[in-house]
Amino acid sequence: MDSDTIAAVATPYGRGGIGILRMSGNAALDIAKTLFHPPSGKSTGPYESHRFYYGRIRDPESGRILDEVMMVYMQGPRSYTREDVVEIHTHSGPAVLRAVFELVLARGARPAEPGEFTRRAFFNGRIDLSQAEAVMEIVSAESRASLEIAAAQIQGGLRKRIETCRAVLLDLLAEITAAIDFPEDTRALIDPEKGVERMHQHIISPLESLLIQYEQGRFFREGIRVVVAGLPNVGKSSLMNCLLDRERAIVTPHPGTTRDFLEEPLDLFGVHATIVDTAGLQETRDPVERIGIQRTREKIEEADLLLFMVDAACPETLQRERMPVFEKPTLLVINKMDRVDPEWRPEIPEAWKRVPVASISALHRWGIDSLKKKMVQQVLGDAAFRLEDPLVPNLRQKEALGRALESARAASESFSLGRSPELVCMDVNDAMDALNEILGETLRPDVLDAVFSRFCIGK
Ligand SMILES: Nc1nc2c(ncn2[C@@H]2O[C@H](COP(=O)(O)OP(=O)(O)O)[C@@H](O)[C@H]2O)c(=O)[nH]1
Ligand SMILES: [Mg+2]
Repeated sequence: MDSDTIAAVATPYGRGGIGILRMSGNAALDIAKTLFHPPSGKSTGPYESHRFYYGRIRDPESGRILDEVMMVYMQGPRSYTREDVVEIHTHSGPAVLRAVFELVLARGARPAEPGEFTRRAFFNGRIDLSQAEAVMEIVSAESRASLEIAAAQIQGGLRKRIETCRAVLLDLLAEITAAIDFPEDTRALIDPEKGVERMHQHIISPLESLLIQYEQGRFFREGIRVVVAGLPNVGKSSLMNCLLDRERAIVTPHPGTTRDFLEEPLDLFGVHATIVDTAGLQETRDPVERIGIQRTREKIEEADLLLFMVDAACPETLQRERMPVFEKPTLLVINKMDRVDPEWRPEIPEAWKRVPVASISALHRWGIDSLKKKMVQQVLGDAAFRLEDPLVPNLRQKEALGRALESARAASESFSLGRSPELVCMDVNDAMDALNEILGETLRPDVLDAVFSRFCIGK
């Protein structure tokens, strides 16, 4: 356990109702006592854990009162870090928080690094690494769905499933080791068929479903990137404004109006999306427009969904040579439907015939809701509008799960082929290592650093 006491302002700097200074470590309470004074006449008695105390912060050097505050002491191990924690709730203003922060530093605390409180919670065994990551995800969640995913993890949802798998692997290991140690005792051998079945039921199939959850839930967790692209003047910026319900992008009748891309967040039925408006794709000599078009191509690369837009009233935009095919989930958006006869049917090039179509008028807001539904459908498939199970691994966890699954499959194959127990043992061990990594039990320090460095100060 780290012996030094760390301190940080845990709330955003700026004006507000309250601001919280947080300390963790052996000296936290002693430092607080030198600054915190209950109203005169009240005993300073021993501070009880988990109780709020009203009082004042006084600068011991000058004797000046700095603020009226509430203080709470949480005696370890019943605290966020499992160490002694003190929080001082001041009024929130940049000067008052800075002043109190400087006082605790002058009395021996040291400024916390980003994520250091959570890091201590992890190292002191209060939470595993998947829960530490969930803390971060709760703080940065931008949609209801990503919040629910993070909340499921912070409660140890993933840990419980991993621990169940591990327990089965441990049993298997014990039995296989017995078979290795006492080769003459044939009763110690695991029946290959049963071994395969156990691996499937308790390891392979649960890991597979977690990986499917990753694929299905990834977009709920991270949001989806939607890029609107097409020839100049087809109405891309108009659609952007339509989806956002405000005049975000400049719209003019002149081709080449949008030269750089624009990005804005958008809520699609509870799924967090980022919508990107781009410069029209065309041959051009204008150097600025050229850079814009290069950026459009990069944006299309990064997209989860491409809205390729054409102009119903301008048949050239529907010509084969003007409609490159992109290796992306794509929707063909036919705009300006107000300018054609209701009977009009587009002639779609062969390569585009299987791409779903949405017909709209960005000017009159026709077909926008149905387009939005198709957007979600196209990325999330039929599971679209609701996340059945909020347990969705993140990328780091998914990679470890993938390795665990590979080793588990190898072990199962060795069982079924009747390979030596030593071989099975190796694969089972590898699967175990990969699972341990998810909970942060066998991780290299640099990987841990990478996880915690993404945190904010005071968390
Ligand atoms: N009639 C009609 N005009 C539209 C529609 N959508 C956009 N426009 C017009 O088409 C022109 C180009 O639109 P803009 O959104 O700037 O196209 P962009 O170059 O693809 O971004 C503007 O004059 C828009 O008002 C539509 O659905 N119907
Ligand atoms: Mg535009």
